[in-house]
Amino acid sequence: MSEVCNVALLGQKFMGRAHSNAYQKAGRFFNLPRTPVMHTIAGLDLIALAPFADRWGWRNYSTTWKDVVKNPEIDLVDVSTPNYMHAEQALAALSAGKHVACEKPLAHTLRDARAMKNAALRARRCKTFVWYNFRRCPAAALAHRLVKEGRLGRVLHVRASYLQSWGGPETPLVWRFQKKYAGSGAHGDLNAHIVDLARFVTGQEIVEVCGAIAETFVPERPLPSAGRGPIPGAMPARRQMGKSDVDDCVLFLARFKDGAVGSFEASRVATGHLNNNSIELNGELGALRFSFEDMNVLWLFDSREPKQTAGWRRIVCTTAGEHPYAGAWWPEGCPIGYEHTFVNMVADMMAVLGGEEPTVPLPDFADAYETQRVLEAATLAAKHRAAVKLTEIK
Ligand code: SOE
Repeated sequence: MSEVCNVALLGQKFMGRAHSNAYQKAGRFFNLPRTPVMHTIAGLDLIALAPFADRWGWRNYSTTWKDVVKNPEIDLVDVSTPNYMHAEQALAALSAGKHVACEKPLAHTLRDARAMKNAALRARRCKTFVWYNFRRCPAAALAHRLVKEGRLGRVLHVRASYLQSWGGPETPLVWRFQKKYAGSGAHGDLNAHIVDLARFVTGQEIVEVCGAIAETFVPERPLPSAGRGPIPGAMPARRQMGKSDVDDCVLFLARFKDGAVGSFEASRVATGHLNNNSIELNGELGALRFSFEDMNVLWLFDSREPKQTAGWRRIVCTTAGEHPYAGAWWPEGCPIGYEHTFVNMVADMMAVLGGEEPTVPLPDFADAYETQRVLEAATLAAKHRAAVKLTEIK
């Protein structure tokens, strides 16, 4: 067995499950230079924590993350808590000399994100990673490679949107709708993904946000229930409401360093869309498009083909040796899904920690900070109804 990497996971909810599953599976499907060992899970909900640890295979559990990150046995701390906790936990882990994998967005404020980036730069022996998992869809990774090889020529347009619809007025006021916990709404949650994806696929930085709209359609939401159902025969209780102070959607336009122009749109109230993370690139020689709802597929248009037969080619990215990550999974034509993007990410993190190259580049804190700067520029552009150059965002 390769050298072990003892992991401590902070967080026991949705991402806690996604990451636990990924640590379980990575070593079964990939030959890893480091073997992730599920050492300790830390969470606040003690009642749920023991069954969680048992179900997912964590050897220990704890409700005191501050002790966990200092445990000398731990090599990698995985921060999968709500956004406002990322900075404190990541900084503590870095100062204890641990590698850190942090959920996206890097932080709930630019200030915290900057502190994390600077701490990571200082902690030279620690590696940092940010869970921008969509980079690790084989089709998105292939898009990155094709653009790098020059298959599109000069990229002119980037059109990215991340549309969901779970954020209607019935959705309770969970932390994701409160600025003090989340930082923003659809913007930090979903635009974060597509800004990262656009930077990754194009290989270009965004240099200006030219205009933005942020809208909150649902300013009040029902408070999450205290857990008790209605008393039979009683008058229905008036629902208690609380203020949602984050955006439900943010749209913005941008310019890229080498001249491409881009549009970005994130929404949690885009009726008809469940988890539609899409990107299209149009270049001088061709075009590419990817949509997560058909995640095994990349569409390619090559404008050098004879007009008679030219058209969008549907590439099913499941062929070992040809498509990134495909060789680790199933025979050709057998598709993978959401969870595999996290497993692919663990495999790449273990590659880096074992001194090998990842299949495609992993974002570290410095890289994710660039995404955070773009988000901040869009927030300011919406607030001031003005264009914002990235040079203005330090
Ligand atoms: C939001 O609904 C969400 O859960 C994001 O927070 C995740 O990052 C995305 O992968 C799925 O949607």
